[in-house]
Amino acid sequence: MNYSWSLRGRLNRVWIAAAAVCVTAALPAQAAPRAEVVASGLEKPWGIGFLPDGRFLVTEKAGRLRIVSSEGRAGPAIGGLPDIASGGQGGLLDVLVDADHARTRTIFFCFSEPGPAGSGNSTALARAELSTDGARLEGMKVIFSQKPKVSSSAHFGCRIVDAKDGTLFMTLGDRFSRKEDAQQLGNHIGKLVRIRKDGSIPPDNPFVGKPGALPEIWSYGHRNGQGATLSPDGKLWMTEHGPQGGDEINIPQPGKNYGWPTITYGENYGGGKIGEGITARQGLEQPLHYWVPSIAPSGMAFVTSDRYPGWKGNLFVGSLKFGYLDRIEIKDGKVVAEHKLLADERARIRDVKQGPDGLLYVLTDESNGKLLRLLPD
Ligand SMILES: [Ca+2]
Repeated sequence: MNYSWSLRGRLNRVWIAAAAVCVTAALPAQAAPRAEVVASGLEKPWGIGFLPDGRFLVTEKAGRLRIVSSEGRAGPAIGGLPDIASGGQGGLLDVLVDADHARTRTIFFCFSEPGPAGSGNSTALARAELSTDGARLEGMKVIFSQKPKVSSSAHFGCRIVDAKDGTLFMTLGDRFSRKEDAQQLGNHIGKLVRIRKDGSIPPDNPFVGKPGALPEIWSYGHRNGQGATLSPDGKLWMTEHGPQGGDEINIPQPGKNYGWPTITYGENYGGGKIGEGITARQGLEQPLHYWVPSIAPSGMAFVTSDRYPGWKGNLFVGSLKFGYLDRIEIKDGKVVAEHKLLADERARIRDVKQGPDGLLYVLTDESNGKLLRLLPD
């Protein structure tokens, strides 16, 4: 059943980011989009993909993959998933419907993969074909496993992005307990990786052939990226969680070091500096934008359609911590304004993507999680 949340008449607040200091200003109430509930009753949904026939693929963190019909009916759990180390932040996380799905039925998904007994777990990326009746996965194959396995239930990262050249990007977290490893190239902790869709290594990856470095690595020094998307001009953008403060937006360039934990705009939980307590060092990249306090950024998407007057080219980032969708205006590659949407419900927002119809779809991270569609006013 569909119904609407009225978001009209609400004061919109604008954050004007000036030198990364946020100043809050009140704006006159303006036309607001309406959020239509497409489906509810989803258990902590994490990632959404769009099937060519108008249905949705949704992951639930506990380890279920489900098809949601275009009318909003959520189907049973799809069979054939691998063993998943669910618990804490782990589980079945992002899903990507391949661009050629109508012909190949291929999907990709990432999850927390258990290792042999006692070895812990890590983030893995799998590909499979969805059976013609949608009931199960066929030909499931894990095409990437983060090394090493770690005994931790935190910081799996795990957004998958289909790049324009046919490769896949995936964000990988620092597992919370292994932050120093984000600066080392001999592991996949705190990295952004790039692989081909069969799991092989693109020969133009920046560390191919470099002794001691793993060839899947695209960029490093990341803490826990849970948002990633392509910009309208085809570049990969990502968000990452800082510690207490210091969440970031980055546009990762090949081979570059994004600083964690050597530099950060955050501090330890409960206070206290991280490392030397510095925010910049030569050779380490500055973020495009950062948030203090942390908003806990999740999924992200650009609007490239003409469906929302004035929003084309805006970036949308979900906030888990404060429960809103951040509409971000970008000018000349910089964040120039932020606007809170969907703030009244204070629902943790886990994913946002633009659908094939040009509308924004949002997942709320709750035990009664919802799939929302933003309708233009
Ligand atoms: Ca950084």
